[in-house]
Amino acid sequence: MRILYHQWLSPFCRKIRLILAEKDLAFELKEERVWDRRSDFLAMNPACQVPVLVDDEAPNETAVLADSTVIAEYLEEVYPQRLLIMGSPVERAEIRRLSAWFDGKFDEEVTRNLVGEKLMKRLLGLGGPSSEAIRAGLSNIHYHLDYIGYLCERRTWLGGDHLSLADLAAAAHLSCIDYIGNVPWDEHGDAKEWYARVKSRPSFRPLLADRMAGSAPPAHYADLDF
Ligand SMILES: N[C@@H](CCC(=O)N[C@@H](CS)C(=O)NCC(=O)O)C(=O)O
Repeated sequence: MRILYHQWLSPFCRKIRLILAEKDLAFELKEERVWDRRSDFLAMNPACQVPVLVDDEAPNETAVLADSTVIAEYLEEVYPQRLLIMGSPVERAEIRRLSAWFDGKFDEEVTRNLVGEKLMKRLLGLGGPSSEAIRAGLSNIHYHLDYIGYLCERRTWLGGDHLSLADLAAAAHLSCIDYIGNVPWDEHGDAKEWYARVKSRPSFRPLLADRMAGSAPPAHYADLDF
């Protein structure tokens, strides 16, 4: 059985969960308390970060993979039955650009300032949240939701005509921020309409059922008609 070592509110882990589900690949989730720095986990990923995927159903050998971009590319190559990076080289480059946008720029400007400050810092023993960082995250998210709206006015999905890795990367980040109630959906109708479409996919259902001990999501988190 494939095993995904993860953290519940890690956007990178959520992206891999979505990819595996879209490709209809069975897997088991194992929560990894990265802050414990388990030696067996460090042996799999010396960076001591989740996600790590152990794929013992790979064609020739068991694969131990770290870093969500690397894992996404691997899954795309080994399990091409439902492509998430599709089209011409230029179209594939655009999907990769947007995935990198959300996993890099969005993560730095929004996710880390909100989920990182409010939850991950405490778990990693890095002290309390910085109100300045939270203010920055709450302000920055508007620009990114506007950008999603801009893309959706021109395309069916973020990366083009089809649901792609770009949508899954973006939705993985937003789902974590939505869990802590910090996405101003009502001020961004186009982005909200796009998220409702991603959210209603069967691959998204397990994410909507996630509940972290000691921190419940707002009522609209799992509501498809939010
Ligand atoms: N570039 C990595 C980033 C992964 C990452 O930042 N994981 C976080 C959780 S969201 C983590 O494991 N942090 C623990 C640490 O850095 O010590 C990826 O795409 O997989």
